[in-house]
Amino acid sequence: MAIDQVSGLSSPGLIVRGEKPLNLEFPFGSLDSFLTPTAAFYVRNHFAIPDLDKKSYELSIDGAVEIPLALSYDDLRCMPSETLPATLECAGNSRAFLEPTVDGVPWERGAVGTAEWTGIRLCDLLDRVRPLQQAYEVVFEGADRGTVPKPPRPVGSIAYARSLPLSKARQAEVLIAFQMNGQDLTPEHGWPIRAIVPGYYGMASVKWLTRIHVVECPFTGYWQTTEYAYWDTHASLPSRHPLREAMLKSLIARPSPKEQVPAASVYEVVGAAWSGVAEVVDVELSVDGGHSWRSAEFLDPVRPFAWRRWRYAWRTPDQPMHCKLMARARDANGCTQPEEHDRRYEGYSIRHVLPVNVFVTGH
Ligand SMILES: Nc1nc2c(c(=O)[nH]1)N[C@H]1C(S)=C(S)[C@@H](COP(=O)(O)O)O[C@H]1N2
Ligand SMILES: [Mo]
Repeated sequence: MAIDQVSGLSSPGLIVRGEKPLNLEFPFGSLDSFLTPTAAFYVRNHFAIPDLDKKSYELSIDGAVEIPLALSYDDLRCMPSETLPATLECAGNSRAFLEPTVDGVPWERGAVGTAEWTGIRLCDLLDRVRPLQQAYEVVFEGADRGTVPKPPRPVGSIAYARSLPLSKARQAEVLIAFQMNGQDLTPEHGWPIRAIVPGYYGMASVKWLTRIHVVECPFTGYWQTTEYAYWDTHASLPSRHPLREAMLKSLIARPSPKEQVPAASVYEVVGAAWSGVAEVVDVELSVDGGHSWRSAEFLDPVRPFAWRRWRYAWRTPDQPMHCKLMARARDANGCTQPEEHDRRYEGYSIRHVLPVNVFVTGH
């Protein structure tokens, strides 16, 4: 039996983007803490939530390894664990703002959140199974399955699966997690065990993880090549590549689009910025449609793989008018956000500067 509801539905504030499968968005305008409460964390499912049982749960690690393993939930809970904060952003976040429109869940700003994750380091598990010399990637397979709704699609029922290069899989931040914000995972966030791949878009953090399959060639599964992939050109030949690192992005949480803001007052503009590539070192805000820019103040320190919230005290104009607010982040490599969506990514990796238009109103 599969569940298609949020446990206890403790989160009436989430925006429903789909019921079957369940897809829920965090109302980004309510951002007010570094960690997103679990009940407010976005949910991105491709199939119904599988009903897994702690007693019969098993994680198998197999393929190109010397010592294949099958571990129970208790085996995993007995291993040394780590806790770290990480921001997860769905690769399709902000898709609803694209013009012309594209297919896919119409996320606005809230398919992103930050939680503190507790789990076993994947590198510790890999040390136990000993990948063979020729091992190349690690495929995470979830227990959720179903048929893909639109062509091109594989025949029959398939499981959700995504791979990581072995070099990333061996990084200390990659966790086989059992807790989120200090509590056991909830069904919608991957109970009992999920992968957490800090720095990558959310699709890599496979929920309801039941198998880690070590392979010798690049994995070409559906969510690796058809979905969550993009066309690039190398040596004038187009080739398909899986999405990986979450790219630099900042979003304004408040004011919301079309909000009425009082004239001649000080309004605290708030948002967050993140990147899976390099540290976010600056966020600049423009309140005049991009003519002038001023640095915002960070509310959070630099923590690897986690967002930094920021704020900016905006002295609003004395007269009623329309204002176009824009935020743009810069990372430690000197990169900033582009002005336009990079069309190669189609409905993914939407990280260009997204303006927020507000009305400044008199008294
Ligand atoms: N097994 C499984 N894992 C999955 C998915 C899924 O549908 N099935 N969705 C992925 C996607 S696209 C995202 S963005 C994240 C979302 O994690 P969350 O629902 O805990 O926020 O889970 C990823 N892991
Ligand atoms: Mo996603």
